[in-house]
Amino acid sequence: MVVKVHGSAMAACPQRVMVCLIELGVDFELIHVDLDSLEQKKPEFLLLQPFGHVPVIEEGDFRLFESRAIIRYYAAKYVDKGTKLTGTTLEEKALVDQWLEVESNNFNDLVYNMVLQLLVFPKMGHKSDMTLVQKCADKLEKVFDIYEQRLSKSKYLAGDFFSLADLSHLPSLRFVMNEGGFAHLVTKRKCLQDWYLDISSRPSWNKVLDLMIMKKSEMSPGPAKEEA
Ligand SMILES: N[C@@H](CCC(=O)N[C@@H](CS)C(=O)NCC(=O)O)C(=O)O
Repeated sequence: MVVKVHGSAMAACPQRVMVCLIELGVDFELIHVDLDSLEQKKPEFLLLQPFGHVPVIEEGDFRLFESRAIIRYYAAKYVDKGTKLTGTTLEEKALVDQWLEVESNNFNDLVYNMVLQLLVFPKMGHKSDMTLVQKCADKLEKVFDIYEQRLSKSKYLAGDFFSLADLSHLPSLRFVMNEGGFAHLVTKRKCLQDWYLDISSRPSWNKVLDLMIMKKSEMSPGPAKEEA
């Protein structure tokens, strides 16, 4: 059965789900939700995702939201298909979970605030709080110091295997490296940079970037738009 992914090719959380499905070799159909016109807040969409966010997946009668719950579900369901994204031993699996939690709580929260200030608020006509952006960048330095230490001991976050924990960083890292303007936070740390170059060159991520570029050019004949 083809999985339906309700979301936008340009938004980070649906990207997390798509890169996982591509790694696993699971076919999916992306059903575009127009975040600019707030389609995600309309009653029809709230029946799928009561909090009004993307992504949501549908597989027949089964629906699931929260991007990290979705990737955990598919990695477990298709453990023998495509890339093994969860580790093998109980300890490896626990380390994947640990770094997924770090991604969500220590890394993504900071980048999320930067995206709000630098992309979302200006689009809504509000002024960015650059003091807050700098505070987030300062905190990100400390988080990246910890990553650097970890990645000096193992090739990937959970060990010497690529996992959900690495993959889950890709959408927000893309922002940090590009329009966020904070690539130097990564490039000045050797192990962190090697890791970033490795995970961002995976064919799965490049397919997600292609989808993003295609959607961008469809949406704006003029300057490219971005969603958070
Ligand atoms: N924790 C949720 C966050 C979902 C979320 O915030 N999605 C964003 C896109 S990355 C969204 O729907 N933005 C539009 C909105 O909140 O109205 C997840 O990981 O799925």
